Amino acid sequence: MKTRAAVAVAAGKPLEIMEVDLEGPKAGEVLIEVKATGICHTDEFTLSGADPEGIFPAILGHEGAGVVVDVGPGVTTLKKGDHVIPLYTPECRQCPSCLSRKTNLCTAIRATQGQGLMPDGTSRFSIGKDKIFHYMGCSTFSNFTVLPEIAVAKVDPEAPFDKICYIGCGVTTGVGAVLNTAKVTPGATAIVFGLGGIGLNVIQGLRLAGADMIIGVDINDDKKEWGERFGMTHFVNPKEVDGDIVPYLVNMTKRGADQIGGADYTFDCTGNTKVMRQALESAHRGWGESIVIGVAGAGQEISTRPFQLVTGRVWKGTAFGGARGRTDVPKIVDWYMAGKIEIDPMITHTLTLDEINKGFDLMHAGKSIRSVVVY
Ligand code: NAD
Ligand code: 022
Ligand code: ZN
Repeated sequence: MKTRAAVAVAAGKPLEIMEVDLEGPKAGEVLIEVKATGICHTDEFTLSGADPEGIFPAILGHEGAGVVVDVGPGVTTLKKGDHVIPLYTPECRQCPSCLSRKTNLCTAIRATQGQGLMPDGTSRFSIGKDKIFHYMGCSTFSNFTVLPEIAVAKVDPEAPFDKICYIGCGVTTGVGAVLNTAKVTPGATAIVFGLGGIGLNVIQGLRLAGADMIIGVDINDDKKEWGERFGMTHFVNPKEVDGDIVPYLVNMTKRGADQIGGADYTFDCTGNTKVMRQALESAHRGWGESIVIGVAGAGQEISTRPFQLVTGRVWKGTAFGGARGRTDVPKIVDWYMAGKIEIDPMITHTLTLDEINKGFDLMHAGKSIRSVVVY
């Protein structure tokens, strides 16, 4: 069949909207009509050429929602008409990682996904004889896309596509980092570095978990209002702090008879390795946990004095908020439908596919929290 898609033809070039050929689903695969897709940082990272693993030409996009329109042989858990969210972290429930119960990083299709191919080693997208690569197993910048059954979460058919697409990455990453990775408990103190599309979801996850003190840190003062909107209790702009921000934050979180400061949980949502260090060092001595969510540039390294760990701080990272996609994503959609979490105000811009490059411009300019393309 033919489908309209925004194609990343080469690194550093704007996406080109064109008709491409799409082969139908093979065994264990499903064809999805994408109804809406968010534009996320990784799409920009790959398009810019900064991603050493970026492959071109490719159809980017990994934050979508849509409807199953066809299923290949052997598919048992999905049928035509199901409303779904594509998963860049699949959940096969059979690989050693899934069976371990210790990680959400399913390995069933990992090798081919990283090469921009379906599990059989081929691509479903092409223009004439020229192959176009898949991206993060999703390629939601195409009106129709093919995914493995294990990389699709079936969700409430009442839920609006133009909002729940954000659960395909940003919402689940932020909320999941709090609930699955940090396992924040009621009454906790927390610091969130970077109040963008991820950090705001960490804040609403902290509110859901019952955290008491939620400190937001951002170099952009406009983010104060944004943070407060989702449950932040205190705001710090590092540019307005004299000297090092770490002692400032430690002082703010002093409590108990010994007056030792530091937060129970800290989250890096910037991708800046210096900020990652600040986040670790502003965690409480003895038990504070710091969660790295931000993805740093290729080849970057983190550092701290080992004493920070010897004295009991814990440094952790999270991918897709530690969520097991097929199990957890439908639950997050239900939380949204029940009003337990908010999404609508974070979607600051809605675009057509033809306007998709504008979404990248808005992200560059720091003017959007999330831009969503509606097909
Ligand atoms: P964003 O650009 O919307 O937000 C980043 C925020 O950080 C901005 O508000 C910016 O002002 C702030 N900031 C920048 N430098 C800062 C500093 N020195 N101190 C404090 N604040 C600072 O980005 P986003 O969409 O929220 O994504 C954040 C990061 O999360 C990215 O690196 C992205 O790739 C990553 N991410 C990771 C996962 C995962 O599974 N681990 C999933 C999605 C996104
Ligand atoms: C999503 N991300 C950033 C913004 N939006 C993001 C990027 C990478 C990962 C997670 C979220 C990530 C963490 C760990 C891995 N990835 C490796 C997983 C593994 O090896 O098992 C990651 C993922 C997918 C891809 C590349 C890296 C890909 O499909 N190309 C989950
Ligand atoms: Zn993303």
